Amino acid sequence: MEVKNKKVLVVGAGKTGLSTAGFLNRKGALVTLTDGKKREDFKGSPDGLEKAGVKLELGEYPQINRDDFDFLVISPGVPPTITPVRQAGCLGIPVLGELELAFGYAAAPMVAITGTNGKTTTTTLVGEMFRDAGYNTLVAGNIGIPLIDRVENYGSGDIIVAEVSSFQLETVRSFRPRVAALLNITPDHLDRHGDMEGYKKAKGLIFSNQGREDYTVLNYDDPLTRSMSAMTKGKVIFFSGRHILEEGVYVREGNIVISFSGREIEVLGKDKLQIPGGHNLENALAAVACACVLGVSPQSLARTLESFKGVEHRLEFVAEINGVKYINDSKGTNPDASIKAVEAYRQPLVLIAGGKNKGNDFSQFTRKAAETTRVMVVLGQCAGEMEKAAREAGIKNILRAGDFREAVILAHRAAGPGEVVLLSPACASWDMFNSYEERGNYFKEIVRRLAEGCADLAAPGPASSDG
Ligand code: UMA
Repeated sequence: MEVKNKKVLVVGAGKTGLSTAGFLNRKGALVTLTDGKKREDFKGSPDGLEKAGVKLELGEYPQINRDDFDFLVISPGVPPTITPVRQAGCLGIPVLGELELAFGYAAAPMVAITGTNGKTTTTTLVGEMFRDAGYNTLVAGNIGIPLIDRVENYGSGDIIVAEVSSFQLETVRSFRPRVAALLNITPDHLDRHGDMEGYKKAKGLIFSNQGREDYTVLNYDDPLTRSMSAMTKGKVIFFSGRHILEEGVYVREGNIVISFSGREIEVLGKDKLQIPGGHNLENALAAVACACVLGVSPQSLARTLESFKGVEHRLEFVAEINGVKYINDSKGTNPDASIKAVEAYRQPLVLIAGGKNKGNDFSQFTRKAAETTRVMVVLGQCAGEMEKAAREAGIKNILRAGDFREAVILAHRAAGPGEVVLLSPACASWDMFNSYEERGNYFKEIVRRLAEGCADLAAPGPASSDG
């Protein structure tokens, strides 16, 4: 895509917008970067771009007239309903997202992975599989590194593994990954997509441009995902943790098996996986499917599967204090992700949940949690809603925390030997933090201080707000 001298409005000045504005500016485009937030809220992050010639419009979006811009690039968190995007739409000015823009500059084959849950673990694992097999591999996208930052550093013999979200997919036009994996679809981001139909439609855009020589990896055990096999032109590769498939990746007698064109190969015993829980088995099966269709050998896959320890903020073991294990699952940002987290443990739980609800109903989550949760600590914007759902599910011991630090301390005091303190909020972090990473890091910091026996944390009384 030739962008030299093109007038571009980049909307959103977070990670994606800053990278996109920088990229386009270096390519000779005439870039304006806008954001609803005021300049003083940015702590200087766009200043370098301004010095390099990017025009900043912060605190208020510019008025869009026909000749002002050739196209807009919007950040994933920017809904297409905001005024400048709607104005551009009415005037026929193209609106694309950073994923679409980056795809236009990608020379390396791309494996794109989406799904409500498991994206980050699967993307990281697929990246490791290609690295271990000797490929120069980029792992980027929704996982935290905007693709546009690095996409041009990878050539046709390399591999790009991209985690993609429904927000990013909403604005694709020609995006066509060589391998598209859709792991599962359960309610999430309904405040943005309106309803499940809208959410499913956005997810399906991952394979909308695929052709017969591409691969679509789908979860056979998730009825909604399985039903979408009819919508792709790519070659469908199913994976399943529960069924033996004629073709695909599945488990037979405890072994992970690849079966293609009448040939079956055992990769590894599933008990050799280091990542806990049935959902992680599904992630591993999906990863095997993504890497094997592009030629990674079963031996190499087995080595990676055996050594892979999971990703930060996803069922991450933090510490054991007085016989209590502390687990950081801050990436549990919706009820379904947190159901999977709860299911991964047999021990009694002291569960910390709550934050910003993204339009979800918590009843299924609290019903599942009630099976193993002895104490629940609720917090955040939706604490009341979470508490009500927990009571209705039969959880009796519920503590309400005024802030995040207090929640961890209450959990610490409540937990006894042999129990697990699990942070899996079932909610976004945005009411208290900038990201789930920030929330998870703060959790780990508090737990480490508790492990050191810090008096200021262990002392009774409500804790002050820090987060
Ligand atoms: N903004 C506006 N107007 C709006 C909305 C936002 O101006 O109407 C501005 C905000 O003031 C802010 C900026 O846009 O300054 C933020 O943009 P953004 O929300 O797109 O965030 P980025 O920092 O660019 O991060 C994005 C992804 N964020 C979202 O999708 C919300 C990150 O995914 C991703 O890692 C990053 O790009 C790099 O690709 C995070 C996420 O929560 C992890 N993703 C969701 C998920 O996984 O469920 C989809």
